[in-house]
Amino acid sequence: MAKACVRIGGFVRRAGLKDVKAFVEGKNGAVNVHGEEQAALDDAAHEVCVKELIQGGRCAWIASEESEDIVTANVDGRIAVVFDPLDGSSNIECGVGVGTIFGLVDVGAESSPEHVYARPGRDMSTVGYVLYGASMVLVLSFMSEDAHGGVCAFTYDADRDAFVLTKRDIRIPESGNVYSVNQANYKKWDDATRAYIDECASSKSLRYIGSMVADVHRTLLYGGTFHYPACSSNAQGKLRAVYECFPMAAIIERAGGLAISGANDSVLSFVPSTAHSRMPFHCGSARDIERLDEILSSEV
Ligand code: AHM
Ligand code: MG
Repeated sequence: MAKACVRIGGFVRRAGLKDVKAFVEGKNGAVNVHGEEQAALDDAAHEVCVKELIQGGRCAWIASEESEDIVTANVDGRIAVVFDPLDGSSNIECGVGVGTIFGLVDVGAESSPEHVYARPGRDMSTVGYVLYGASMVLVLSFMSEDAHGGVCAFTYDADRDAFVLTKRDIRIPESGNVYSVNQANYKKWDDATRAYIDECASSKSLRYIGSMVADVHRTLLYGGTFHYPACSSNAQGKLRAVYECFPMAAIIERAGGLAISGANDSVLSFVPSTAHSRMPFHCGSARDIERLDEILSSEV
């Protein structure tokens, strides 16, 4: 995934150039319609990840935001890899940070496509994301018998063509002064969600990029909360459980924060019914998410 992300970072850096579609497709040609370029970048990012995972030989199954069906990678593989190859790509034209989100599940020797998604998020071992921002940053956490699940950050050094360890054992602050949510959905939330956001609005700063990797990365480093709640037009929220919410929730929790989907509902306990199931999502500093949980659990 790291190798794939270096290539995706190259696509992102070239976004907007007239030949970018040709560049990602390896053909001659030009493109001038933003939507077309965005779709080409999404597809190219997906293809690069699939190619690297097939070549790696250890991956059995792939679930991607860009593929309706689970992709078979290697029949002898024992892990499944889930990813959103280019999250936030609708923002790409204005140059804000976008990212790749990924997670690994050990599915054993005999598995079927359902083993990839019909399990709680807590089953993910390695989780990570790459933020294509001012610098290219890989945030990674391994969890296994030998690895305790700490969260580290690596910054890509183009001169060495390598991700270099720049932060180890990242811990999210216990509370923060920032909340991050699409406030335009305010009228569509339930009363309890509105009550919590009202409380935030009276004492904290609102920061919302609209690109989950960038918003959660800021939350991880500076503290505070990130939310994509359920709303009247989408009872399950917007974000996808398997390849968006689970890896991000696992990183935040391994860094000492919390991720919930509702009152007393841990994100990582949810069992999706499809690879593309959505879920309400709140994550961030432990004290702040505990306060949200308290409000969601009470009658408002
Ligand atoms: P995408 O997978 O189509 O890019 O959508 C996911 C993105 C997230 O990065 C971000 O948190 C969210 O959509 C923003 O949605 P909205 O524009 O409704 O606030
Ligand atoms: Mg996405």
